[in-house]
Amino acid sequence: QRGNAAPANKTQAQKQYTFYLVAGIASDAFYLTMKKGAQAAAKTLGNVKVVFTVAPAAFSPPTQIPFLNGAIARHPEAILIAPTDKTALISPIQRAISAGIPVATVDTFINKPLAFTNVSTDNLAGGRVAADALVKAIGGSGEVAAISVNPGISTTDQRRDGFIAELKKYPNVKYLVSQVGNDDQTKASNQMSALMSAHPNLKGVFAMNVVSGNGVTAAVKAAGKAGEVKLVEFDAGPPQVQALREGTIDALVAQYPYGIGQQAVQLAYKYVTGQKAGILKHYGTGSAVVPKATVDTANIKKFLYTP
Ligand code: T6T
Repeated sequence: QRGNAAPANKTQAQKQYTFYLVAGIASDAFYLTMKKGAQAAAKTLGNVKVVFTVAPAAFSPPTQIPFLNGAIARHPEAILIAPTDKTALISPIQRAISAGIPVATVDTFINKPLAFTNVSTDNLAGGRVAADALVKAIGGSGEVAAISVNPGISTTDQRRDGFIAELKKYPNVKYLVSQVGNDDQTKASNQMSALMSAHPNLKGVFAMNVVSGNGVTAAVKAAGKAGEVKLVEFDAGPPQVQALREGTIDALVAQYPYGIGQQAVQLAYKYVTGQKAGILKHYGTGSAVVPKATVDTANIKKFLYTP
């Protein structure tokens, strides 16, 4: 009996699986950390290779779709993708599935249940806790605004919605506007400068991701208003963590991108090795609100991005 079982197991173990991971934008600490988690999970599994596509240079469907098409052309066992738009990525993802390649969405999702699963942060809740942290930082009253990426991205739309909904709990806080900066640091920075000029009483801003955050922080510093205009930012890329330590940022809502990558690979492996049953449509990986006081604590370590 043992003699029969051994070759079968061996054959199974030797089959190699290739998963493509298509990120949203190049050199973003969030995706680079996600890549590390994905590759760590692949290494543990032993017979999985994760190919991280050289992510697009801009956060947009026209720049991302060619990378997805390139992945489809290689016909991997699965594709993990962070769709850059809720609707524009529906047909491209459908093409992958029609070609027989299962797709999992990581971080962002699309408005059609095509992916066999989605692994992400609870971004609506993240927007809510960002509002609470910002209101606390401004002392409970005053004008606040937000800066995001583009409309149509599931994550940042939910962060914005959660933020605005939560602010309704604070009658002394006036929400001015939510602007978009195309995931371009210079644009986000210019918008922040314009906001500060137009609203001299602006007390606080919520920046909704790494790139927007870096732009907003730079503008506040350039205006000599560090610590005066309060900042809460989503994500925890190295420059954001540094600005938190310096006191320019009051709190970060840090995601767990390493865990997103890790879990997505584990789920894709299950999916392609005949263990589909029981895989849920969504998995939450958690997030943490990080003020300066806790940034160096053991519980927070895993939430700080390590590109
Ligand atoms: O905030 C993350 C990600 O969750 C979002 O969907 C897009 O921006 C980031 O990659 C950070 O830059």
